[in-house]
Amino acid sequence: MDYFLTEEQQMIRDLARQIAQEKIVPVRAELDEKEEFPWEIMKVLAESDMCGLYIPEVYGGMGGGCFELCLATEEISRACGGVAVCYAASGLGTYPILLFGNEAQKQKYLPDIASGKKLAAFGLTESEAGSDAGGIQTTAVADGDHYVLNGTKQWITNGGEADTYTVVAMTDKVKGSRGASTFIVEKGWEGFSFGKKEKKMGIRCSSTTELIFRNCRVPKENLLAREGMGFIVAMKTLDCTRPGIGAQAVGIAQGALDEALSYARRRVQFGKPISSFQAIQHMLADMATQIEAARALVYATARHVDSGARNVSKVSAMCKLFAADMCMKVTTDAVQILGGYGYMREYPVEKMMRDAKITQIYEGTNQIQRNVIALQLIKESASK
Ligand code: COS
Repeated sequence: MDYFLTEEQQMIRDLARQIAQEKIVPVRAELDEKEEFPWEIMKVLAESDMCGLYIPEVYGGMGGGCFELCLATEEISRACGGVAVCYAASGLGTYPILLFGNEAQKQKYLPDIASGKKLAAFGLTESEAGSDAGGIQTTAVADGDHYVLNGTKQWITNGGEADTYTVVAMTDKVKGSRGASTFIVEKGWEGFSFGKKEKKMGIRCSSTTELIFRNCRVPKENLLAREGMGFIVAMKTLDCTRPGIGAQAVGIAQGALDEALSYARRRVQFGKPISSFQAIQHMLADMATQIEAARALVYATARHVDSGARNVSKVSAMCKLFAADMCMKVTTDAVQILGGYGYMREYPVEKMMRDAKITQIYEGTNQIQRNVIALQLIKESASK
């Protein structure tokens, strides 16, 4: 389908596709097996100007937005969901600065992220605060010209590998979610360390760790927006980045369909390629249709986000929800088409099915997305 990409957007997509084919496909199984962070590939992405697609030119980026980030994320995911999340999670860590940073913060932190010299990460989740993001316990207490952070963040993508962290902590616990604030914290600061690297079902080359704060002193100039704005910073960030999860899901699913199609044309049973059987044809047709529907929704949502529209929560949740559920179904069906081979690590669809699962969980479970959509629908209906 023609999505009317500009010449520049076509170049981004084609370059990301080329990097995915040439650099990622040959090593993805090994990266998954060894659970090794793909620094070599991150370097290639950086050298190809892929790290600053969504960052304004004045801070060293390419001046695009969520849409360009989605295009690149989709192509990388088509080859490997693990590499894609290392890449896209840096965007998640950067959006709080893009949306809420002051000029000095943007000038200090964005150029190194745009050039790919540094990766970013987002620290919201805690052991007792997953879906209930307002329930975080990490504290930030003002002390002179610093805040002192104490607490532990859990399951942080790019943990340990990133240099720049946007971290949500409570400056006033009594106020609940209205007492949260967001800070930029740098790797290497005293009192900031990392827990063990988690062993995961999928996206195994990515790094997932705890962020541990023990009397970590953060300069007051690293507070984003104002005290008490932390929850809004987090929610507005997720509104802009959930289409990126949708793009990951579309890419992983497209990769699985590519494999299933190619296998179905080669695999002969009962004297014919299995692609000649209607049972397989209908599965392939449904997979392709679902992918295209999800892609159209992701692209439309990303463009809507970039238009500067004020309330994007509902559509952002819709595209993440729809694409992630689609991805789980399509990758499961791809394994089914490959049959016994699909279940073996020798073929990539097994990894794709494992990688797909997380898209239904991170950046808000699909149950939370349904809550966001339903609450917004009810609100809109009441205001008519
Ligand atoms: N944009 C702007 N404001 C928002 C907002 C958004 N997208 N979402 C919520 N708010 C505001 C609300 O309007 C409310 O403001 P007031 O206090 O002025 O009324 C405030 O934030 C609290 O909102 P709400 O009452 O809806 O918060 P809840 O505690 O009920 O939580 C959910 C809302 C469940 C949607 C939120 O906690 C969430 O998104 N959870 C999932 C978190 C997540 O994605 N985790 C993954 C970690 S990052 S990989």
